[in-house]
Amino acid sequence: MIGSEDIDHRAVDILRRNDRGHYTVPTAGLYPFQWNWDSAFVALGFAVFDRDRAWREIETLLGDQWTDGMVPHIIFRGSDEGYFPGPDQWGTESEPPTSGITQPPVAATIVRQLHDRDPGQNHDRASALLPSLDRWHQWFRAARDPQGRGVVAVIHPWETGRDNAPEWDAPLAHVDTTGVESYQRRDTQHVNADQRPRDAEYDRYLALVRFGREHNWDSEVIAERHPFWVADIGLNAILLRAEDDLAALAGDLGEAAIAAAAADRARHLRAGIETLWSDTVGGYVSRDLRRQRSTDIVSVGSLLPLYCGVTRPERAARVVATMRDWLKLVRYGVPSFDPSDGGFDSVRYWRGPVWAVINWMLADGLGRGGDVDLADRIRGDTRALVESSGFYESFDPITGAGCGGRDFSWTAAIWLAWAPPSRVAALA
Ligand code: 9WN
Repeated sequence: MIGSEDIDHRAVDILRRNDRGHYTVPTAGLYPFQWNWDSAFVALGFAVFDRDRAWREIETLLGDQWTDGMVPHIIFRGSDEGYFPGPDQWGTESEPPTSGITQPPVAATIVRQLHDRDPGQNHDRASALLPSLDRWHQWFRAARDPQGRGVVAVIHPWETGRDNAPEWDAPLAHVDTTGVESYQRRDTQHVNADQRPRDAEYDRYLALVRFGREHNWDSEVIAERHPFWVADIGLNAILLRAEDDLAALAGDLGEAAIAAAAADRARHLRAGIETLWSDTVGGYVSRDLRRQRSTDIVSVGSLLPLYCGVTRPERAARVVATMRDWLKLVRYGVPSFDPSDGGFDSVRYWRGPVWAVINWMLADGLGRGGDVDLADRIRGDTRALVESSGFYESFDPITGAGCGGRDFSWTAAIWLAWAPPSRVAALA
């Protein structure tokens, strides 16, 4: 059996090979550009052996923030005709071209971690990023919660980072696909179609892109009329954690105004997230804000409130109990959907497979919440999956087989982020 030190070197090698100088592709072929939350997680991996490069990853990402504060989900650096939907479909007219939507804002949390490893040395670099992070978070509140409900909306399943999660099925069913021109999917040329979203979902993804393009990605029109306007419990939990981290980091760096603004937004969100609790299913769930209808579906997004911490201990305990129930049904945790549900599919993307970055957030939250045994199990399962199958995009929770793209940057990054200090010393 191959030793952990060798796997460390493979992880470093993957990040080096996917490194395009100042940004990193998630995996060659399938995703040939810069993706938002991938880059943030990737920085955790670089931080283990090349701190300068870790900072550069985030600086590059935030460097192409839109003037309104949004940080795009894809930045089309370089050209790759093989990717679909590319810059023409998005029609954002930004330079470099970008998509017109965002992704879960994990960056502030990761910047705080980079800073805290070496506070003395990183004061200036961290301080320089604070205004961008603050503007991005402010944009979420202004553009995606104009009515002040306390939770922000997403306008596309791609914004959630959990593209084909089952809770999007009902809101997507209302999306009209007439007028979507015929197209050829590129993702299924790289990866087995069983492991990707279905065509019916893809049609709707493209209809949503078209709506944004035809309305020039205008935030006001989007807030009023966009056909997909959904509060994702996962993204809201990630944003709340990011606000807490931004407030703490800005406080440490002496930026009182940013610290106060982030703390204020965090208070608002913390209350808003509690409105996503469903007594019907006994969990936090996403909500279709257009129709004021709860999805009442408990997926791995529903476990992410553990990552930001919740104010009601009985609810946190219920979420932990749900996770424990799921873990009894699989060999490797944490599945992205309830394994006892008829819609569970162990290889189809966000309907079952295990994702290393989700595990990183869950283990972090569980550790902070005192559920150390569960955090250890999740870290151990993640390591076992990589040891037996390699650095895949995601993994089958029943068999452990790798799914999706291979030599995947964020899986390598999480492996490195969890390597013990004694091994890490040998890599720097
Ligand atoms: C669309 C890059 C991205 C991740 C997402 C994951 C997947 C893209 C796709 O890959 O989404 O953004 O085409 O499936 O769902 O979380 O950021 O790794």
